[in-house]
Amino acid sequence: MANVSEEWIRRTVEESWRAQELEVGSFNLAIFGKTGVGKSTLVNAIFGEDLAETGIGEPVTRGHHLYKHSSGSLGVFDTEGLEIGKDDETILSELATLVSDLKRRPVHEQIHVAWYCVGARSGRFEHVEEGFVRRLHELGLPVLLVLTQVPSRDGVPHERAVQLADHMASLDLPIATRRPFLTMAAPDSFDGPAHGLEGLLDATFRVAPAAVHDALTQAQRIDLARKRKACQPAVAAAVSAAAAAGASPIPFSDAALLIPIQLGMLSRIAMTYNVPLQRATGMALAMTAASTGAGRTVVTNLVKLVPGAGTVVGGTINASVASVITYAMGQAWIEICDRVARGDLSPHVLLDASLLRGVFATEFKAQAKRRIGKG
Ligand SMILES: Nc1nc2c(ncn2[C@@H]2O[C@H](COP(=O)(O)OP(=O)(O)OP(=O)(O)O)[C@@H](O)[C@H]2O)c(=O)[nH]1
Ligand SMILES: [Mg+2]
Repeated sequence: MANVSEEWIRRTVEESWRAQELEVGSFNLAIFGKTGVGKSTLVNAIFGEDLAETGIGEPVTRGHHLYKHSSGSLGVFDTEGLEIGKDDETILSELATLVSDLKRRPVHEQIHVAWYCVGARSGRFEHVEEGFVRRLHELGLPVLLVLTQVPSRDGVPHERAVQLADHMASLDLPIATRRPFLTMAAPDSFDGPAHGLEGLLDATFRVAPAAVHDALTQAQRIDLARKRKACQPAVAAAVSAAAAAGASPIPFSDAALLIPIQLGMLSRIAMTYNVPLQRATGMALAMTAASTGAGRTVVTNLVKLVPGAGTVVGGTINASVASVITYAMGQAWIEICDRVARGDLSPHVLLDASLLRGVFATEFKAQAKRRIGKG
């Protein structure tokens, strides 16, 4: 069996990463609404990046008024230099051309959902805006209406915003969800806490094609339960692959057979939690270093961390030990990524090799124990 060198680990992680990027693809959102209603703030609150602010989008139409900003599994199309309510014809004709061009492209390049945002402060949904929304629908885009900057008190949205929502719902727009989603993207000392984002995200999942659900799960940062759940198939697949590899017991010295399986799993978990490749590589090195003793292959020492497996017969790893190790590695990384995403664990942990090894080893042991406990 090949030596598990640092170089080999880096390469293996990067290869899995690239393959998984292609597999996950991109969720593409188009966002419209009058200037200043809070479109960028909303995108940043749900997708957690200053994507909409940075302005380094690429023009995607001939008239150069529609831009696409991309980062990882997210694409955001928005309008620049034109105003809704004034330049609607220009925007819509550029959009129509774009949508029809994209129809010939793979699903991951198309626009999957449009959000039309209306500022609750204005208290108005203008006739031209209504027309604009109808036209979005005619272009075949699933449209969700969003009321932005909706003040609330004790969890109850402001009455004026509710009235505006009632009015918008009464217009019978031919769209998936007629009633707008009432949101506040960022807390405000006067207008109250953030709210309504989960509802908007859930509806976005419902109207987006299933082919982009993994990309949307990855791109969004507010529903960590979805991320956790999305990682489980990768863990299950790695556990079966590891069990298959161990079906004829692997000598300890060949245990590196399992490593590519586990690195692929780790890469998928890190990606789902928006951990950049460089850090994922650091995690891979910590995972392998956590178990590499002098001159020994990687899995050998991890086995020692598995309760009861220290007595493995004949110096081999069998299917059940291989699957326990792989399972515990997967769940340990999910737990660590989840805690970092929640802010329960400093992201610095991912940068500090020795700290990370410690955290991983502790979590790995706990997960292995749980798995064995379950039988
Ligand atoms: N507290 C709070 N402020 C918000 C919210 N949404 C928008 N704002 C503020 O409103 C202003 C405009 O928000 P943007 O997100 O830039 O609006 P936009 O629709 O992207 O504006 P344009 O890109 O110019 O069309 C900013 O000062 C934001 O901080 C919110 O949900 N809460
Ligand atoms: Mg903006």
